[in-house]
Amino acid sequence: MSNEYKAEHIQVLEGLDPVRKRPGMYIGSTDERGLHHLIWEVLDNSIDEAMAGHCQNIVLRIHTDGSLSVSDDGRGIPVEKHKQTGISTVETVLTILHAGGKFGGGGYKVSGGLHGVGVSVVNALSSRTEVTVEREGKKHFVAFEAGEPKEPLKSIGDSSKTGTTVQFWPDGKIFETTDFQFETIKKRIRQQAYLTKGVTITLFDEREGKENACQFYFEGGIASFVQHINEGRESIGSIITFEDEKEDTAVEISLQYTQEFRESIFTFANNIQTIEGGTHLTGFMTALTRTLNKYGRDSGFLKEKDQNFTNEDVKEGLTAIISVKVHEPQFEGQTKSKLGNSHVRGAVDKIASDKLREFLAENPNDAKAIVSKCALATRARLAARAARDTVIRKGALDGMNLPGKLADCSSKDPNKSELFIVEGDSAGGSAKQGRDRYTQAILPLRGKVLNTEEARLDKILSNNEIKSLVVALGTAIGETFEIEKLRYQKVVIMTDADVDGAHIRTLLLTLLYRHFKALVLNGNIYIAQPPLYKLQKGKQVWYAMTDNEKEKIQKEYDVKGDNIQRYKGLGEMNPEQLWETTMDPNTRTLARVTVEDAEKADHIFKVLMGSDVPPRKKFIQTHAADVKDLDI
Ligand code: 0RA
Repeated sequence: MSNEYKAEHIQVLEGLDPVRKRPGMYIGSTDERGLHHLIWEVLDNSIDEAMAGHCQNIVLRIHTDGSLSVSDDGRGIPVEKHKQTGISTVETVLTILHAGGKFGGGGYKVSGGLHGVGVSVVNALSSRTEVTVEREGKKHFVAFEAGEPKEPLKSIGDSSKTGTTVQFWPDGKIFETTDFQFETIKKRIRQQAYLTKGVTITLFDEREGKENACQFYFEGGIASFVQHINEGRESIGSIITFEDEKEDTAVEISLQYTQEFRESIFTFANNIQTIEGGTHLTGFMTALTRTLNKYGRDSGFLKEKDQNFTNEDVKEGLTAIISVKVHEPQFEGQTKSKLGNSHVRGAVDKIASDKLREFLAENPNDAKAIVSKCALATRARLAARAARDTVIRKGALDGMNLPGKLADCSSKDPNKSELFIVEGDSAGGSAKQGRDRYTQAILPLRGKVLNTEEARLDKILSNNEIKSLVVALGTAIGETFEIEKLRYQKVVIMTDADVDGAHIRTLLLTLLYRHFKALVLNGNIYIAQPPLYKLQKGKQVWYAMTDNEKEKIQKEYDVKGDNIQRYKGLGEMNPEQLWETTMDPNTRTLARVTVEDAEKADHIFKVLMGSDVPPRKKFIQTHAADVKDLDI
């Protein structure tokens, strides 16, 4: 770690004009998510300072005037003149795109600010930014407006402390909303606090007179994270935590087995969550599987005749946090959330193998419990395979693989094809008549789809409704899943806008999330948005998706009482209406299902589908109506 930071480590690339012209290019979007991206960008800088061991406290404050500030007690951004720009380093960092220690390669060893554009982007997209730096006995201040220097750097007094405060007012001309969300920020700082052992992060919300605050400090770092995830789960053995460095890669891993069927594995590179995994995850899985197999054989637990554990077997019930810090992380994949650096695989594999082997040797009771759990998973996998083979064989004997109740589309091109999963036979009938036969297939599902949360694959496959769906999708399931075989580019869940509909939709989402996650990640899953109301005046007809919309139409066109119909189910619409409002690609609205956040999804499905009934009931009742902002 280089303690002697030199101003020339900063690389100068370009000015801020392009940021205001095309904000989306730099922060993804200008909606609520883009707005919060500004905070993460500023916070990352303070976290970097903490990771480098120079900062213990970070305070975020949502002010009443629309601004947010992040203060830290780090070394303070340097204020001396910067060689290449001729202005101070702090002004350089704030006004020049991609200017920051992390891009120069010399300043910091590792950096999380890889979202990864630097605080200058925040400055560019804020109507005002103020930076206060305390270092070398002085307090310094500088202010900008829309990225332009307004009050040049000046000393505003003495200070015996060190640190940096960045306060910014997001530009209302750029953002669709400037309303900071306490809960969103809270969640983020909790996660960052887990990942940065020993740092205290505090959030104050000063708005609306109600002083809202939270604070996170985790002495145990990622071990506390594992403990948090496993609260309420039956654990197997103790939490195993280790860290080491190899080939410029710092590796921290914490794990614990539980009696769950599912795994909860969260991976991070430079404190950024890597939802799609990557080389750190593969390195870890290889090490875990190899080490457990070796232990199983050496200890005589796995007999000669026994099969080896697969990755899937050792994953079952595993909770793990894998956090790596690398010099120049490469992010790949659909959502740029997959770590690509190949040397990380070997480093994690080596470190994890050594530490796990040690742990198993020193803790024979834990080791036996873990290996037994894996053996159980192996037996379940073999049973599931037998069940699946039977399903496939049966399908082949029928001479027709596709389920009878599927009304398939005539196009065989997956890029043009859509599958509508429809609740109930009567709505299924309307959908079959109303659809575009060339591109749209209909699969009516009867009754409640099996609750897949607690069920193993063999049991899931014995359910007829699910079997039909699996065959219709074409991808198979489990080990043999292949996304390339998907027969429809869009899979649309179409259920009634009532509590039953919400329940079935949730069950289907659980199934898709657990067993067809790649489809969710790939953006293939959608929720249809049928209208709630039909309004009529003479020959004119309107459809309204929400109560608000209904009221607006009512007022604007003076539609009264009798001419308003509330749809209780899809079955009440005739085929033409269903086509017009919900299925016609030119007029319909579809909500795409995204896995924004694997941890949140994990939690919601747990609440919804776990054996704990009251919270599930409450959740469904609360959320039955809001299908629009779906964020599983
Ligand atoms: C570069 C070098 C040094 C500190 C920082 C950047 C720094 C940046 C930010 C942004 C927010 N908080 C920050 N804290 C520190 C270290 C200079 C030295 O050696 O004293």
